[in-house]
Amino acid sequence: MSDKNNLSAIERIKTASDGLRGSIQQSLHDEITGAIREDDTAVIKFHGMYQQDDRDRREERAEKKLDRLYTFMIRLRLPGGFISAKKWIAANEIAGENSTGVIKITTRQTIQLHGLIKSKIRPTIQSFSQAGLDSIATCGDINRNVSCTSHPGESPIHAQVFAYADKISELLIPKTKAYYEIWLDDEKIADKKDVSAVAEEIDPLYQDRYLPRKFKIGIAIPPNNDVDIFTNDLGLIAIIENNELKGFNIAIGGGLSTTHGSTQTYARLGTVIGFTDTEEKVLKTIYEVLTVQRDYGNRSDRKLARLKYTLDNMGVDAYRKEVEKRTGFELEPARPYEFTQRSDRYGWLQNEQGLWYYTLFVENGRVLDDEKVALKTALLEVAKTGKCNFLFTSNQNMIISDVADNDKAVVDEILERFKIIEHTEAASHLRKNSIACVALPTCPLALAEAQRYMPSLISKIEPLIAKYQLQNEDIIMRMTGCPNGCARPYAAEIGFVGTAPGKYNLHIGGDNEGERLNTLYKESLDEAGILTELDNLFATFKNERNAKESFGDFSFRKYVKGAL
Ligand code: SRM
Ligand code: SF4
Repeated sequence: MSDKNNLSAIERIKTASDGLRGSIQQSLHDEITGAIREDDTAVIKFHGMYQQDDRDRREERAEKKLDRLYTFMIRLRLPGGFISAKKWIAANEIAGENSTGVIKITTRQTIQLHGLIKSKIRPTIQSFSQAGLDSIATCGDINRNVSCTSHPGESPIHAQVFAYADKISELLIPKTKAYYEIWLDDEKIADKKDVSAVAEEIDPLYQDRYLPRKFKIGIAIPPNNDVDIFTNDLGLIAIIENNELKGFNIAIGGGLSTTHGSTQTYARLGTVIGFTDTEEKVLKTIYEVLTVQRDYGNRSDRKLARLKYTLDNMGVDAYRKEVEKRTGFELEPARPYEFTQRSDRYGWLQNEQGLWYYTLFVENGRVLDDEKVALKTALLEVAKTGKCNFLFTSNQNMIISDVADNDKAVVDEILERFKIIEHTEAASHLRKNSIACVALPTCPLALAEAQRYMPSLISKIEPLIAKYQLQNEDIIMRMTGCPNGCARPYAAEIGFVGTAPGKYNLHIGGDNEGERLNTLYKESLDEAGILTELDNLFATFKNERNAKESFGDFSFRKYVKGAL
């Protein structure tokens, strides 16, 4: 448990925030600056926003003695990554009016808009609200967007499992009405005569201190581990037997962030602590996993505050027993499951109910019109047919979903006309299995480029792949601009982690299914260094691999295992 006398500054901000209100109203009215007050930058995260600035323009503005160019990023709450066509049309419009125009699909199946100026935040949230969309709790020390295996073709009972994403999101949403009050002009709770309105705000889960740190929940439907279930604080693995959902295995303690040069911080994959069956028991278990983290998590040092550290400090058995004490029932032994892949299922696929799904490649999740493809316009046209929904994947891609047999031709014609099918089919396996985080210019923590650099690096790696005839290998490659791990590079077969401008640590030896972390292989390589190392690795892989051995398993066997 944390030292009550040594709480981090954010702990004070949370408890003093009057139910996440802080002084956001005053900050919004302050016309002298494009920024908000410092404490409010922490509070606003719980409403799904981050204050940022354009790092490309810092120097130029400093030279002119101008303040930084402050803008805000907003992230929507979309459990399981589902959005209707109508809502997509609204998001598309709002992005065009108020933000940079680019819609960014994140690694947790939702979307972000960047570049909102302060005066545009309220109109943006109001427009989202009119469309039935919100950004509540997508950031901050709270449960975030719940992810779920995206493709409905994964199982005949996908919908039944998928419904849990919504249920969990609702269960763990904060009780404060601050979001409605600040952004949607709802009457202030304190001004309401009705005492029940005040009582409604009492939050037995988050109380006034919320969680010690962010909290992430994912749901996986084996055999596809597209959500990278073991990187979540809490992962549910659906156990399906004879097309019947029996319940879920529960894994806890996943989390990826590390700090360069620190031995105290580490990436960790979740540990399966048992199985439970009914909906009531599943939701109760989830709730109490959170309360244990709330009560035992480190509130002094934010670098050591995630559940993974609480778990390792308490011990897995002690954590499980504390959860069981609070739920009043014991978890059963974990049931068998098998993951065989993490890639998205590109192209058209029909599910058991006869509906069609088209998974398209969105490079690094950036939906825009560029010289290669008019993706944003094409998706808008598809949405306007009203004949589909959309799903985002944890690999930053998109699925045009729920298309009836009779409507498939209409959607297909648009995809053909805008060359979306060609674009998806032409991308190499390597490119389609790669993800990169946002990094520069908006991420304040970036040490190096990621999404702006990864596409050109892949173009230089592809000839090496061709040289060793590895074009059909589904090698999972990921890049981040810093060690926080937003594109889950430590769970990749090849991971690049930015250390400085143009420099990346190279990690290898993770498996293809997301059940083994990789290991640091070479430090701070520049592009030439990366290409030389990969040339050597691919050559050895080609010559020394066992039959059907994946690149990850090979590099683990050859370079990591022996060194352990
Ligand atoms: Fe992340 C912070 C972007 C998924 C670990 N992440 C950030 C911030 C908000 C930077 C900041 O704190 O100011 C980045 C905003 C960049 C920008 O300009 O948009 C950012 N993270 C992202 C996204 C958008 C990356 C992407 O390109 O898709 C992902 C949004 C997911 C979502 O929809 O909620 C994103 N972040 C992740 C993941 C992957 C995942 O959850 O599957 C991780 C690693 C898994 C984990 O949590 O352990 C991740 N982000 C972090 C961390 C390290 C947390 C820690 O335990 O220390 C930070 C820094 C922090 O929280 O202090 C961070
Ligand atoms: Fe920013 Fe680092 Fe996350 Fe990339 S990994 S988005 S650079 S915090």
